[in-house]
Amino acid sequence: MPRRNLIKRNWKRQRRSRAAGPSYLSNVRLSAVSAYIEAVRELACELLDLMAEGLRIPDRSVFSRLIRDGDSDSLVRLNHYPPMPLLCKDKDSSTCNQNKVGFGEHSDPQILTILRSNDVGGLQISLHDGAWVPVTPDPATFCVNVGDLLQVMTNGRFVSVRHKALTNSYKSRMSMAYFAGPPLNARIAVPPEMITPTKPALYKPFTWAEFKKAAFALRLGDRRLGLFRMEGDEQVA
Ligand SMILES: O=C(O)CCC(=O)C(=O)O
Repeated sequence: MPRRNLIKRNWKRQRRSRAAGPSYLSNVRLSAVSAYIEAVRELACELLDLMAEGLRIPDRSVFSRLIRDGDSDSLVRLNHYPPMPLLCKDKDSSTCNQNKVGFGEHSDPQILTILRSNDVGGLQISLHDGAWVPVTPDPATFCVNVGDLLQVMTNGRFVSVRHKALTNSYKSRMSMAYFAGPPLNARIAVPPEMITPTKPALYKPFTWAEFKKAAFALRLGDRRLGLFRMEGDEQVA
């Protein structure tokens, strides 16, 4: 389309939206957010179905059903980390080159997280040995985090990832996370197919409401799953 026509069209669109008032714009934004949530929920469901299939669970929608439920307690969080310049009192100090923590170390309590960010790094994940590994930022990809509930429902086959976000010293980081959670009254338990004599159930069944209550009583970085771990004599095969 010729540039003049494009400008005219945009100008007409702006005039229309101004005439329609702020509610027109907020409706447009709202429908964009709803469409995004719908799309990432679908992505989370597809990934969960593939995970169930990979674990040879006959009912492949055993995990995704919790998210598709109309009462699912899922949420979206937008994070903004303004730049935090490195302040070095002493140029030789070892703390000079350290970026500040923007979001402290934690695991996500829900089932699965679908995270997007702009092109500014900061996200780090923790390996089993405690080493922190930076995640390369890419606005065109999603980062998928296993949450605490998926660890319980897969009897520890998938492990919820501990992560944190550091600030950048001169650029803003933006991230958007969709946390796929079950309904509050959903019973979270490992499917029987995941329990064997050599791998008895690791966690006691609980509801998402009980888990949330326990999580909110703790600090962000505390490990919540320990509260629901089976004791030796409680383990069932
Ligand atoms: O900004 C990030 O990359 C991490 C965000 C995060 O961990 C969270 O919102 O729970």
